Amino acid sequence: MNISALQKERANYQPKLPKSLKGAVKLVEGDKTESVADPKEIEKLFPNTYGMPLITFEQGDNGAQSAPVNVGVILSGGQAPGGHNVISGIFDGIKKIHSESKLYGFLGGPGGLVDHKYMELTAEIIDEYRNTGGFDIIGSGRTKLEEEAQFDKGLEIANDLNLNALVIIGGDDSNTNACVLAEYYAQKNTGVQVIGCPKTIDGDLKNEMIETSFGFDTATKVYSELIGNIQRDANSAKKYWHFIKLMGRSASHIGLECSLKTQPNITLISEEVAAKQQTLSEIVEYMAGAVSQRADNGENFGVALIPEGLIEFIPEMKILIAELNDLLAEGTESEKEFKMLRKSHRLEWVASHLTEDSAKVFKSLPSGIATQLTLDRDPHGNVQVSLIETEKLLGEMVKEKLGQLKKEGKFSGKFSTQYHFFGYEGRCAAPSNFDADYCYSLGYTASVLIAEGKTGYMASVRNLTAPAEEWVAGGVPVTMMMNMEKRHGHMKPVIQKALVELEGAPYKYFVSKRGEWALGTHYIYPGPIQYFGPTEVCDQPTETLKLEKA
Ligand code: FBP
Repeated sequence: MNISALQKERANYQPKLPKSLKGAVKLVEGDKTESVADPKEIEKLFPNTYGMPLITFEQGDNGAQSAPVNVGVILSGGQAPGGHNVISGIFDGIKKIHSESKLYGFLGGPGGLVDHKYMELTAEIIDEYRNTGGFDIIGSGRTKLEEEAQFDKGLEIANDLNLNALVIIGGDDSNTNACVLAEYYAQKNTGVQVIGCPKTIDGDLKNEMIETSFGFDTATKVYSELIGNIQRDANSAKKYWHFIKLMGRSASHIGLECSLKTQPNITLISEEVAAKQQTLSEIVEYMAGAVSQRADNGENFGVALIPEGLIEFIPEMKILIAELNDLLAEGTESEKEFKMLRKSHRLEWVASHLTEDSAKVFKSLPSGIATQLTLDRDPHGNVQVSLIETEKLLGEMVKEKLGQLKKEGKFSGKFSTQYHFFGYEGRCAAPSNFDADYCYSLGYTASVLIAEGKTGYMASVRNLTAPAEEWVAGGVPVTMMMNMEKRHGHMKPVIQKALVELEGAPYKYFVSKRGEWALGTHYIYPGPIQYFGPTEVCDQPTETLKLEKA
């Protein structure tokens, strides 16, 4: 295989481990745990895995000789930098337990377990992927492991391969399903343990015990590099407003982190929009206000960050999307009628079938966006919110607003836009030192939890703003993170998704600064991720973590 000079050099990087994992490990059990909410319901659903204690690892005196362990690993959902290091951490961990331990990778995500598609991950294969980005070692997928028939198929292959455990590397939903699987295997006395690992660039799988999900650090560093470069271009040419949409699903953690790193003129936070019940026109007014005030200072340029999920948090858009989902639901009479119409008549027809308020909002949208709302639909017929070009929607609406202000003599500047969407370019970047170390430590932690016979736990590595040596490794019962939520009309036990907290330090700091950043030009240019060099350049955790832990 041809590899880049950087990849060659990175292959030699030895990820740092907390000192408790470097030699013999002693397991310390803490207090019994309770779920974050709805304890009675969760306990009833998870009789075998509820209430287990928190686990912390400490340096032990001597390593007891153990038998080989066989482990299957699954990558679930969207890519996140560092997944390969979780796998190499598991590999090194189980080999340390016993040189005859084996690691199998299920191919293409959870579907690989159900369809019995797997490969053995040998030392040679693992070495090729150490410290690289991507999930290509075994591939990932979005099949949901939810049904008993799938669990039973999984058990067949686990028995064939003589697996002691499965490690599921995924986000909140995948780890919820990992916990359901752990409970099912425990109930049936199968002897197959299930351990989860917290992955997602979105940063929305975190809580008291999981300080951050892996991949968030690298992805936000990549986006911040690009935002910084654009800011410098904007400040050089002084003629464009750049509207940048950032990936991250519902939560605005990515936007907030990038904002803290680069100090752009405008950053929208979906959670704030929802809390204040801001309407689309209020958001547009706020943005147009910033553009116009900068223009008064002769600065007809700027940068605005827009979170991917924004549109779902704007109250009237949420209602409109729900109405469109009903109106155009797959197989309904109304959908058939819609499909029969000439394209030029469709928007008018849709507007006439909405409630008065939603029709008004629908008609106020630029026609390109209105069309996207009616055409881009997922296999269930729902609007694909992540495909909606919110950055263009806002850019066009701000332009219209500024046009009005101009007529009223309230705006005399210029407004030209450039649009960007940053998402995929950050998901498979070579992991930062932080993610390389964190992921390797998570994988290694998972192997120790397995050796200790644990199931229904998520690997946890904490104290992440300290040097890696001082990180605290252990395990958190997944049931501890659960509550009951309505999903597809039914109450289900799920891991609580972490949105941006409006009482949290990162958001509060941003609010204290955003006025200054909007009017002045206080850009920060973070530059590319550095893998070699001084620790203050190469080993920094996210601003979010630093503020949360301050
Ligand atoms: P996960 O929650 O699976 O980690 O997804 C991360 C993510 O990158 C989101 O930010 C984004 O909305 C989504 O995946 C895009 O999904 P796809 O890769 O299927 O286009």
